[in-house]
Amino acid sequence: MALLPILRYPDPRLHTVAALVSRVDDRIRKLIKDMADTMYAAPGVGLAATQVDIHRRVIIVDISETRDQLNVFINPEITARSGAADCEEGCLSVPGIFEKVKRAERIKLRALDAHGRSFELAAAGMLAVCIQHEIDHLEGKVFVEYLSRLKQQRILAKFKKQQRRVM
Ligand code: K1U
Ligand code: ZN
Repeated sequence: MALLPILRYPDPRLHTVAALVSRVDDRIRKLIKDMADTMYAAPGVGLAATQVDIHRRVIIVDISETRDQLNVFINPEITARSGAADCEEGCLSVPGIFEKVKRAERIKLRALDAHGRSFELAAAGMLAVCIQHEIDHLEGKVFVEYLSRLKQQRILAKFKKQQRRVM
């Protein structure tokens, strides 16, 4: 089992736009395995490769109570959005902060699986919210960027203070 260090906001590497995966090979499958170990240990319901400083378009999500329904999305693309959800979100890169964010309630998505096969999925509710949150990470966007300027300033100050304490 390999646990990968998770980048913490406001680390500038969280703003990197991830590159497409050109070939789904054993290196990508090892990354997925290590990301899953890291997400389950955290614990979290999702993780993007960006958060472990690997700038490739790979995300994983498991919203099951039993923690045994891992969804892997490589090169994910949202092809349709509908409805509106106002869901409380957290982020393993911004620990301890939970805030409501407006997202699409339902999405359709195209991606590759861990064998490089293309598939399509319709997702709603928490699964849809979590997938949108993780795809934002691949675009270099952290959920706090949806919040008011004041909230962002407070969160930034809190994390900069924490950073100074560990240095
Ligand atoms: O991307 C991440 O940092 C993971 C994040 C995913 C997420 C959570 C909530 C809404 C949208 C996206 C987390 O997993 S934060 C931790 C969390 O919410 C949780 C952890 C354990 C059990 C249940 C939830
Ligand atoms: Zn996150």
